Amino acid sequence: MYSLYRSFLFIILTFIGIICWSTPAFSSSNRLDSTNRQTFSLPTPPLPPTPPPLPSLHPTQPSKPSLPSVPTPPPNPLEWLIEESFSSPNTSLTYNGSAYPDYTTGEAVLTQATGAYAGSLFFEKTVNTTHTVSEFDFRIEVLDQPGADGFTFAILQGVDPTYLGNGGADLGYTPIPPSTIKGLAIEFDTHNNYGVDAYSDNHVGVNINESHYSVITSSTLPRLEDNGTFHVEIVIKNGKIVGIYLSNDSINYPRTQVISYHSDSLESFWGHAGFTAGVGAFRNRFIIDNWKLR
Ligand SMILES: [Ca+2]
Ligand SMILES: [Ca+2]
Repeated sequence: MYSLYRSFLFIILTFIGIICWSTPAFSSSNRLDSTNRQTFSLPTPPLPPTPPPLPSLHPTQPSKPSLPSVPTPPPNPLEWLIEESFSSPNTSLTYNGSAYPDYTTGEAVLTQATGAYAGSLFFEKTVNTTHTVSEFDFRIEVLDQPGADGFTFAILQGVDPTYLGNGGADLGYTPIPPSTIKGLAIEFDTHNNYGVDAYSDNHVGVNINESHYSVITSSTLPRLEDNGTFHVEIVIKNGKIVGIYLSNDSINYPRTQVISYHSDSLESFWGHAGFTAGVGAFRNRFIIDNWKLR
């Protein structure tokens, strides 16, 4: 009976041992689960693909291709070549004879009470009479009654800025014979020279080439001497048409075209532009200011 009991106990224990041996994971599953919960972590998702690099805020500039050289443009016909107030030295202007710049008054003086009978000033650049515009102010003081002789705005071909013609009736414009000049002059004449240039002692005229004789004149004007400051506009078109406009605010003289001249025989030319003046036994001081030229 006892051995039967031991055999039965042995069988029971053996059976339990077989059960425990065959299912070890079951008996420890709770512990494993607990361990897994403490250490479990979600699987790391795959990283998104690396975005392409942002463009640099200061990207390297590609080297620029060298630009082709730009030819110098022709001068703008609407730009003034000179706007001169005569308030400081200007090396582009040449003064000759009695002419000089007076920087204290800010004016150019063409003739004086004594000394040379002719004065001129010329600009270093040339202009073309296909389209030339000249604007300026002038005053004329009488130094010796009845005053003489006159001044011109002139464009002369084939001369340099040191040009100076004869004084007196030649207005610093007409040269000593037999030399000749080609050009165009607008004269503001204050003296009747009778035998030489018999005409009004108060007129405007257009002179061609070297002559002090005018191809057209106008004496329907306010008195030019001792009569305030006149403003002048001279317009030359196609080398053939000359318009002259005068105004004088100090005497309420409105802008008036005093000469309109047209000659098909005139041809355009390049020349130095400037002013000339002449005096003789009687003298005027001819004064120019605020000159613009194109
Ligand atoms: Ca001035
Ligand atoms: Ca005269």
